[in-house]
Amino acid sequence: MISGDAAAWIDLTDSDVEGTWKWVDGSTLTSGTETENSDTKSHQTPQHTGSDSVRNRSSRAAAVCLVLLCVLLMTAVVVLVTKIINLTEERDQLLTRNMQLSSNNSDLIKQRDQLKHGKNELSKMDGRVFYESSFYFISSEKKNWNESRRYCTERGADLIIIKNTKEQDFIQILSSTEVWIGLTDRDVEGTWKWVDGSTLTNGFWAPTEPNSNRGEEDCALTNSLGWADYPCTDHFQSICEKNILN
Ligand SMILES: [Ca+2]
Ligand SMILES: [Ca+2]
Repeated sequence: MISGDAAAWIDLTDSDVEGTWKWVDGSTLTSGTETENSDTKSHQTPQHTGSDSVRNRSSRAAAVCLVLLCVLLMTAVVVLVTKIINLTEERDQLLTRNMQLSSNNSDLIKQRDQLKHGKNELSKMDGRVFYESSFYFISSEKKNWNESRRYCTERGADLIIIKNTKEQDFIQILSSTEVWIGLTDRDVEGTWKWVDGSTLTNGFWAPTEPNSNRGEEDCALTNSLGWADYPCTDHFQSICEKNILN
């Protein structure tokens, strides 16, 4: 079957008798080909129209699929971007929280070290007594004034500084014997200073003291009568004080 505008030889000729058309097998042509060709053409047109319609529907379906695919991709991208933003915010919050925890941890470590230091200091004060804001303890051995002061400082304290009558009365009760206190006039005779460098203003001297009775008496002790100056090389017990606010 030949279609369209293409032309080709067929096995039909009237070379023997003009006007009598015969096929190459010798049979005579009985019906006209033009009628058949017209029929063929009339059938071809509807076939072309149906094919185009199918092709058009396929194209539309492909376009719809493409649009749907694009929408799906866009949705996926939006979801992913949103997820990434949320994760970033969450990470930043965790980093901030981690920094806060690290800071709190450092503070706790400092507090722990301070408490440990305080505990060590207190552990050095055997037989200590707490009064007002200070710990007091009395040395067990008799030493000169310098050695007595060293005994106190090695235990995180110093020789006592008596600030008022209440404290003096407390010391009189605490100690039943003579004990060195943190008062001396070694630098300038007659100018009594405490171990923290402050100058004595009001003292609780015993009657006739200080008197430099034995020549050079530059260190002070307290007994049942009050304070008295004694040679710093004499040996007595001592009373140490550790103020917890210092
Ligand atoms: Ca003196
Ligand atoms: Ca004296």
